[in-house]
Amino acid sequence: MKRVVSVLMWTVMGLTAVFPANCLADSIGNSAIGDPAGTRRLVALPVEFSEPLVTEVNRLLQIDVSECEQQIEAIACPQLPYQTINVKLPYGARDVRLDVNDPEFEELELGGPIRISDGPIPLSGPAMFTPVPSPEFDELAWFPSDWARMRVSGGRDLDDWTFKKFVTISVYPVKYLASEMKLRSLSSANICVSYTLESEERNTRNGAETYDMLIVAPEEYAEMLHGFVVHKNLMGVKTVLVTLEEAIANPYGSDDAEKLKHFISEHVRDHETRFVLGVGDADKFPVRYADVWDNYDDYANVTDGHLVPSDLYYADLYDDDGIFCTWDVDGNNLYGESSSAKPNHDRVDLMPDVLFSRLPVGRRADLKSMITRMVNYELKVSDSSLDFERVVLCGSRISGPEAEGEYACEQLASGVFSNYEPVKLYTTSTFDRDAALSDRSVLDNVGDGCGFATYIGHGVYRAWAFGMGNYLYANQLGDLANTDMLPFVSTAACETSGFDNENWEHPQFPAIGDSISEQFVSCADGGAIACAGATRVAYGAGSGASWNMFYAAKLNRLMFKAHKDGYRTVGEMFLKAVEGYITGWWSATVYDIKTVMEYVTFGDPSLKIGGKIEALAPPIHVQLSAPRSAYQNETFGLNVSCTNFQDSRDVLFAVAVVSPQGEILYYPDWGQELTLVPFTLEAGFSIDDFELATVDMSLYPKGCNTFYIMLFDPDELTPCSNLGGSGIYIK
Ligand SMILES: [Ca+2]
Ligand SMILES: [Ca+2]
Ligand SMILES: [Ca+2]
Ligand SMILES: [Ca+2]
Repeated sequence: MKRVVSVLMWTVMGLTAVFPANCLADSIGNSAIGDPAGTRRLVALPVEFSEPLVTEVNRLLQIDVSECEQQIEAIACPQLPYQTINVKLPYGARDVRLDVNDPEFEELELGGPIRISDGPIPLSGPAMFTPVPSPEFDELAWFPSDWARMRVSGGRDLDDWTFKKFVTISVYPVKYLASEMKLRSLSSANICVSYTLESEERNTRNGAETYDMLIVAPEEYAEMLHGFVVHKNLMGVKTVLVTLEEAIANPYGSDDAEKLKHFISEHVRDHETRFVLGVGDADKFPVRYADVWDNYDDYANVTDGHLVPSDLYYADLYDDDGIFCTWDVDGNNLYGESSSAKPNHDRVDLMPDVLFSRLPVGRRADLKSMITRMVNYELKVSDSSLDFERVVLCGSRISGPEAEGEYACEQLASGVFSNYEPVKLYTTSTFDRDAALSDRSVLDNVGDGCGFATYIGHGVYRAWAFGMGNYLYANQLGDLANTDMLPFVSTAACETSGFDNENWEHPQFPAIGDSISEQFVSCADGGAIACAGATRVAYGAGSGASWNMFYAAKLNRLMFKAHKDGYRTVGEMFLKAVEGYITGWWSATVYDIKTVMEYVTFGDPSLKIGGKIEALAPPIHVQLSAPRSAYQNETFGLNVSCTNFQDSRDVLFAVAVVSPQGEILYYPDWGQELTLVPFTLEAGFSIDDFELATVDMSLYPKGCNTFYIMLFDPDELTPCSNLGGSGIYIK
């Protein structure tokens, strides 16, 4: 592995490494002619493999190669080991080719057939599933047909926020000829990736302003969002709001979703936009349906159908050459077409180029409540709080005999959440658990506040389905009162984020309201700050021990891993999860494509999960507190807390309130002129909940009004405290 790492470093440094002569000769050969500058570049990836270890399990042979951690997973395919190598190339890399040179291999006879993988299992009942064997495998031919395969995709590299080409190479050290029960085993080869480098076109920005975040919202919601835009800018996320009507008023694209995607694409090119927040439920904000035939209820349209809502469509803007990715390469107005026979018919790139997330709101009151929650989360939640360190892990049995979801939760507890305090809610007593998994135990434990919660098991649109007739229904979430510690919730289950559910007629679960993930982010007094999950039937595979390696559980794990790795915003977590998924696979099947396309996030993509990093807090800490909500006929006390961790000093403080419409008024007169109030802070000064002012709510408009406080150095006029504040939902 060391060699691969060093090659990657060379690539990152933009240098051309010294390559084995044979590799150079073979790959550069003809293309070097007429290319006097020698711009055909090479990345050499020599590989070596140990002899395969053949063991017998239930009269079938299992093949392991010690260098490989992954196994081919597809319906009725031999379960062979493979290795994945990832190389990032500059965006300007063109004509990327893969060559496998000098393969050293030997052939051996096997005494019996190799184990066949079971393939994916729907995380709903199997009754509507008619799996089709993978077309990749033919028992009369060597499988896989090549020693290595390559997939190239283009997207944002979060290490430096630039666009890159992601080259994913799957190397197969073992090939199998089923009809003769023979193996070919590779001991070494020189794998070469070659490309030409065009000068990287810089976006023609015409000196346009840069923005971190674009918010697109229907006109009817725009008025409520101006205050939120001010808030995001105060938090250091440079944000602009554009109405949906303006965004789709362009001649490009065959429908609203495509017009919107073109608008987002232009915005990203002109303003270097990183995050896009789409505001509106399925009936308010366009939905792109991908046409996915996964052999589950494709014709009857009872629960899953073949049309999959995919917000990834708005995130995956460009293909690997930086060209607008229509998701409809054949132009037949069917987008993201995928089936067993043609997993990626429309040549969807899949790698996100911008970090898109949706606030699935259909009612104005829900939006006002969501804005208040997001504002307060950013101003108040700290990753050092004890409540944030709690993580609620909900696992159940899926197809058995093991309770796969519980195994998967155990791995999360000891892996990505090893620094957290896990609360384990499991269906069986296989592992130590804090309580049996039930609607009550989830409501109690999420209701106590936690930083993260996950559910791995069966799901339907309106519920987490624990089995044996036990459900957590969407409408039960109204009981939650964890407003002060809203978790990030991610599920590896079917349909839980199917936000177009209200448009469906489901025989068992009639369309009486929003999906459970929507309910999580919109319920009044608790729930979740952001939610991730699948919009349709999702998949799993393997046993308990390997459940986290495949499909929905894999994406779920990668979301949390991204946070552990320091990618703290909702959008970054989503991008890293998709990147991790599509740069780890052997060959995309319809189930992989569907898994990635149907995974959506609800919430502000630029929101940092865990809020402020306490270690970076300045030496003076201030905070304002106010009730979370009030009626217009009420008055309330606006309380300030302040601690000075340094020597005595003079400061100026400013207190402001921002209305939902974005109007800013300043303490003490609540007028439009900025007032800086002088104050001397003694060394070690500390007050808690001192009433600074009484606020008469009748003077403020309905919606989220946010009060802010900040201290400034009187000489430099630079901030010398954190930005404290409190959002209040005036009804
Ligand atoms: Ca289906
Ligand atoms: Ca198409
Ligand atoms: Ca892309
Ligand atoms: Ca909905």
